[in-house]
Amino acid sequence: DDGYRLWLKYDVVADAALRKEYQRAAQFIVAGGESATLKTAAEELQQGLQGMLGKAVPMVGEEKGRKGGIILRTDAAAAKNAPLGPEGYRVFTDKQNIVITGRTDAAVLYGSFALLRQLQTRQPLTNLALTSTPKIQHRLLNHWDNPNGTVERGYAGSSIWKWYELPEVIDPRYRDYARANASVGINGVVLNNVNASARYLTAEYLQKVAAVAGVLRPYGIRVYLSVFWAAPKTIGGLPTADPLDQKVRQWWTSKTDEIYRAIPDFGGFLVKANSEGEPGPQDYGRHHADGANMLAAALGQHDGLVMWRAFVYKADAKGDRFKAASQEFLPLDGKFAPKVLVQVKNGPIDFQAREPFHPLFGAMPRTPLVLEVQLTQEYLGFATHAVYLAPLIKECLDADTHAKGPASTVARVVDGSVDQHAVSGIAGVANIGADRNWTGHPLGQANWYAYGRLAWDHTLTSQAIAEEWTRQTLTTEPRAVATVAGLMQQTRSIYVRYTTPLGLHHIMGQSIHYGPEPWLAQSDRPDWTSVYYHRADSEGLGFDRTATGSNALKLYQPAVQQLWGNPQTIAPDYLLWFHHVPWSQPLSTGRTLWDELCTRYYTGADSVQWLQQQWASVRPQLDAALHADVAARLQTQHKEALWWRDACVLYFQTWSRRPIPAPFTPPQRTLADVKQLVDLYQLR
Ligand code: BDP
Repeated sequence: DDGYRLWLKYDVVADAALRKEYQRAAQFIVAGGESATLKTAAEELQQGLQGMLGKAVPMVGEEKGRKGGIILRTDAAAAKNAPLGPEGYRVFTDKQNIVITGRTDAAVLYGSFALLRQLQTRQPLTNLALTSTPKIQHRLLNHWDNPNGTVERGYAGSSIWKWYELPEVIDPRYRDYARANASVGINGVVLNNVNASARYLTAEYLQKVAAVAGVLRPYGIRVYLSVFWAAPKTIGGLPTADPLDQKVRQWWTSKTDEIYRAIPDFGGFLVKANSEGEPGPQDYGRHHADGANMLAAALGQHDGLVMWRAFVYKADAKGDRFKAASQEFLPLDGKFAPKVLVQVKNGPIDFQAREPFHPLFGAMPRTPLVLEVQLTQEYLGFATHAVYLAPLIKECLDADTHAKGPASTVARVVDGSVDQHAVSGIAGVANIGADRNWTGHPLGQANWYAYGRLAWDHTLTSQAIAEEWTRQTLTTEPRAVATVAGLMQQTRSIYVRYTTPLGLHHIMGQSIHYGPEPWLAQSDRPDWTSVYYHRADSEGLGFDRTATGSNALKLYQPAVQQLWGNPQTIAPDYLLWFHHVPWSQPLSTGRTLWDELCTRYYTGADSVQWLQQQWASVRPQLDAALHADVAARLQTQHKEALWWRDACVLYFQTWSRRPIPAPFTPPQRTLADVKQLVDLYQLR
């Protein structure tokens, strides 16, 4: 198994009795219409059923009193009994047929994938009553792909988009990509990097973008583009990109009209401006809302959106970077045009293995906020460490902002229910590339899958998603499913333990963001070093963000301040995010800070061996090649977990001056040894 088929395997159902039962329930398909999307839904069913049932299932024109088939029906009235919205579906048994219905063709497509999932996970097909409506409207993947085929922070090969071949050559992979996305309900993709090239907006490239859009459209997926702010200068020949300049506004308006002529269902723009060297409206003394609203005006009557990123931190890094986005965006709440959403990373720094939720969630009631999570494992071990991200994403979604009293979770801020927004969105930075198995690490596929499922329904549990994915992708044998899902569930907390326990953050290798470098003290900006974040000294460890320190904690509601403000009562997982704690301080775990820190580094690294054992135990149930691939990656992971452990305990020991506590054995190598090893990875 080379992993190419992802979770859409559709291998034959081995259990003969169950296969018979499925065959009886799926003898024919009525596509119920001619639209490209309905045809696609019917073809997906046909392909999936043929694989799982081991026999062809014919498409018939109408049911004509026949029983034992599957009927697709787009029906505006389908929503009458249930508030399905435009994309929700119902799959139910009626007169011994299975009916898949929804208000739009896309809804029927989603229902078709839900039915296939029933079979893939070996559920019964009798008396079906599946109803589901997405909680968030715009469920996007963000590609950080460049025109030259590289992928920023991509670890699965080059970009899947072959710009030099488009629009003439349509790689069949585009369609398989669309199938995978539609199967989990992803309905929009930003094709290019937020550090954008203006090239995508040229007439030449818009034809290419239109060709990709044509492949994705039948799957209910719209394309979006990241825009380079200074495009009116670079490709428009204007002397300025000032958003209040009439000529600039006119340029964007006609460019947008041109885009919609080529791609009538274009989704809109994603913008990274005045961040990390990117140009933006502040270059002209304007603020972010001036820029976003100008693009919203350019969209005019077109059905598109502007997603404006809040990932900004000013050039002077004297303050606490934790507060930077809030300082810039809080004053702008209420100033954005209706078509604008502000896109906010899950945490205030940058996709660390664990972050407190971003303080902007719940703090901008008049602005719809898009949650941005990172599926590509920039800070989580690239494609060698197994880290199942659903627990990380859920931790953020379930966090309570207390913005409108208890239960004002980030999920409910994002889905619009806390502040009654009519528009809502979520974005996952894609982890896929041209590698045959799409994600490099085979288990990385689960992160793409889980993101889509949570974007559709944030109330699903990460355990349930892990089981569902495993059944479809690896094995249906119940004990093996339990073992794989069980180990997946632990991976993220294990990764946190051996890299950044107790709320440590941003102590990784400079610029490539790989491996440990807690000693990093020099960089172009202080907030790109490690010492800025961990603040180790002879007294203790951690960043004081209470009133005695940067007071970033003040950005949260009082209930949250209470939760995190007291070093005695804060959950140890978040401790060093907010407090500078003495080495000798006893924690709620019963150990001193130093001993707890060492315990987590040691047990975290040891737990990778537990992952290896668990994985070894399912070998008989899994495809041999795939099993061996993951087993080899786990070996690398263990080796590197030991680097992390040794680098961090030895480095922090230079400050704590305390021994490694029993029962742990001090590292065999010196700090200089580990530094040398880690430095190898930073060589340019
Ligand atoms: C950081 C990445 C950088 C991205 C930036 C962003 O290191 O490559 O451009 O985020 O999100 O995590 O804009």
